[in-house]
Amino acid sequence: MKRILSGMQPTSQLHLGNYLGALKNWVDFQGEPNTECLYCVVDLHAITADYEPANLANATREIAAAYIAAGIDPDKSSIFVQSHVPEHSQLMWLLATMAQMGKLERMTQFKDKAGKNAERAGLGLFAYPVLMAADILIYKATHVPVGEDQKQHLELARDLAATFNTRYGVDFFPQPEPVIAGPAPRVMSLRDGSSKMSKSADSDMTRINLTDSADLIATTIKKAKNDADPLPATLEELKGRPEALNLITLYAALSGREKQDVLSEFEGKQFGAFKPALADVAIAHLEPITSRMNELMQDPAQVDAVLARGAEKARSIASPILGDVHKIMGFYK
Ligand code: AQP
Repeated sequence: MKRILSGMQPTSQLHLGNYLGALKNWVDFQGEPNTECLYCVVDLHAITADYEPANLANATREIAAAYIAAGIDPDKSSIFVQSHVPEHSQLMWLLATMAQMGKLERMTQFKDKAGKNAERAGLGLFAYPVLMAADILIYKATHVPVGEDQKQHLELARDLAATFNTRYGVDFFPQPEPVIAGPAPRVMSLRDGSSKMSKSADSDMTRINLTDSADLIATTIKKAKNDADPLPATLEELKGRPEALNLITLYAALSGREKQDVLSEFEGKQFGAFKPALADVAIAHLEPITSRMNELMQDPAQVDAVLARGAEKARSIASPILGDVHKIMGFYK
């Protein structure tokens, strides 16, 4: 039996990186036999950075709407909000007693997000990977589909599962497998091919959001950074051309084609000819998702009902696992 767990933060709009690196792959698990899928909106993670309390609830609902619009079927998968299942935070504290400071200090996401102000960063940002480990282990999840940037956090979750098993002499937590799959596990910024597409990048021109209008998508792609050379015939020749590789990767992922196949079609063409074709593919792929999301956001009660049902199911799995953890750790009943 496979149990799949993953989540996204309601920090802002989802972008193509979130979609192609993670969300699109989540959908594929739904049809697999003996597979249970749990997809949460990780609001407790979202408050580790500056956020606007007045927007949090709606942003949470919007991410859930994006899941459904992208193809997560509430009848096949449980969709829920992390903070509605208190067992996540409860297990986090227990795991925190076993998480080594030295390992947490090596987490690149903390270093990137805390920047030069690490001394003033909140404990929540520092402990983010421990909460993520709890998100996974509280369901004894076996597979975690994420983008490439989350690989290091997944390693920490595996490490904590093993540490717990060894410390208490049990074979309790499985080792969760990262699933870093699909044609675009690391989508890069449209303005800088060396940094990942990110919600928190200042400029909107670095990314395409799932809610962007067709006009905005076309403009953003038109303004995307590129080099001066025409597109080559082979993938080999894209080495050292990160922006070109990123745009070809996006075209391939959005059209369901191989990168080599796309290059064969556009070989020798300039970006002036390629970009409008990429914009067309992006708009055609995203339009149905955006309009379904808009429909769902017009009917918040429908999304709320899905989230309530999902939380009930998630708690029915998490609660006995937390009970077992308490027993193993020797708590007074
Ligand atoms: N650029 C990306 N390429 C591929 N996958 C990506 N993911 C994020 N960016 C890319 C994957 O999306 C999932 C959800 O991410 P998250 O909401 O937890 O936040 P994040 O990883 O921190 O993503 P962002 O968008 O870059 O947010 P900020 O700017 O706030 O840090 C994860 O599976 C992630 O791997």
